[in-house]
Amino acid sequence: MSATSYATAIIETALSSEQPILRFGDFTLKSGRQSPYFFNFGLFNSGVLLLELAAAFADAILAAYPQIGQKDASHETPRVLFGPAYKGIPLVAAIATELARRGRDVGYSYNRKEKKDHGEGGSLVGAPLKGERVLIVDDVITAGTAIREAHKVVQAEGGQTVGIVEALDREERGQGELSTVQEVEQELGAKVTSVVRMRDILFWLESKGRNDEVAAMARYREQWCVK
Ligand code: OMP
Repeated sequence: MSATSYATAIIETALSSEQPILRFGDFTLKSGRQSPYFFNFGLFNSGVLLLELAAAFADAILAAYPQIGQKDASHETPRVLFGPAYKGIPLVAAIATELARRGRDVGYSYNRKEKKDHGEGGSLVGAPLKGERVLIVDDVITAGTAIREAHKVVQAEGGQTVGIVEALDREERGQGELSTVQEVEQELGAKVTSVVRMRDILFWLESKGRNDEVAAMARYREQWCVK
């Protein structure tokens, strides 16, 4: 399977931005793994970059849930987007806006990291999740820690996580033989959709003849990714 046009668009934007969002080299991940690449989504930090990221997310979401934001959408279709604090906050607002521009209206919300005991109370801001089918929006899944935490917030608010959409699936192994994404899908009973996968970056490097980076990525894939 080749890369989608939205994956290629994000890879090219990430490599050509003023501060490179996608970098090749030697990086230590949150999981402790040494990686030959790192995607820093915090660097989608201008209006144009955020708009491009939101458009790619909207493409991936519409491909996975063609009826999202329509009045007569099926019972499997999410109705609210949830963006975990902090990085999910601007992202979820931008994606909801982009979907609205395409004629699709979905709710969106996010959490506070600090508990608040006055005003509207609680840790959730935005569309209520109680009794709703929720799509969690996240940046990167490596070992799945961040996404499991976001799911707990959705559950605590009485929502049902029906899906997760992430900017990058690093396609790494989880606790056993399955990938983290497969483990998360089984554990949460929710589908995971990705804008970019590790293999898309590898295809892109191959297509540009960047052989040293291809070799480093292929070695990493052999060591940490599912076959
Ligand atoms: P897990 O919580 O282990 O799934 O890792 C996801 C987190 O890793 C993200 O929320 C980021 O903080 C960080 N990360 C990146 O942002 N980009 C990468 O390319 C790799 C990681 C990472 O540390 O694995």
